[in-house]
Amino acid sequence: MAIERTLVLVKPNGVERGLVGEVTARFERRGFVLKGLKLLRAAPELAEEHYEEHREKAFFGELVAFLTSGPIVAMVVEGVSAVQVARSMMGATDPVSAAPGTIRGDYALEIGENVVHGSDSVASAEREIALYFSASELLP
Ligand code: IDP
Ligand code: MG
Repeated sequence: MAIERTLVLVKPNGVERGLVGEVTARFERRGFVLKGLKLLRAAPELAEEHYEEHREKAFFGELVAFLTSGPIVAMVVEGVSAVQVARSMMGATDPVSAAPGTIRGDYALEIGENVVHGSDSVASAEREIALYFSASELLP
C-alpha cells in the first residue's frame, strides 16, 4: 500500500478537445488527491528533457513538436500505487490496443496523439514532477 505521486499530463489535443475536466475527474473519482495542477505551454527544451529516453527514436522530433504545439495541463496526483494505477487508467500507449474504459481507449485512436502522459516508475515520476513543478507549487 505505498502512497506514491505521479505526473499526469493532458496533451495538447486533450486540452484542445475539452477533455481536461474529464481526465481530471477520473483521477479524482478513483480516489487520488491532486497535489499540483497547472495549464502551461511547454517549451521545446522542457519537452526534450521530459522525453529524453526517446531522443534517438525516429518519432522524437514529432513527439516534441506535438507536446509543444499548444497548451497542456500538468497535474500531480497522489494515492496508493499512483504510478501503476494511473498508467492502467490511461491504457496502452497505442490507443488501437487500449481497452475501452481507459482514457486512451475512450478518447484516442492515434499513438502520436494519445491524449495523456503518465510517468512509468516512481523514479520517473520524481524526475518529471520536478521538471514541471517547483517545490512551492506542490501541496505537502
Ligand atoms: P507512454 O506515453 O505510454 O509512456 P512511451 O513509449 O514512453 O509511451 O512513448 C512516449 C510517447 O511517444 C507516447 O505516449 C506516444 O505519444 C509517442 N510514441 C510512442 N511510440 C510512438 C511511435 O511508434 N510513433 C509515434 N509516436 C510514438
Ligand atoms: Mg513513457
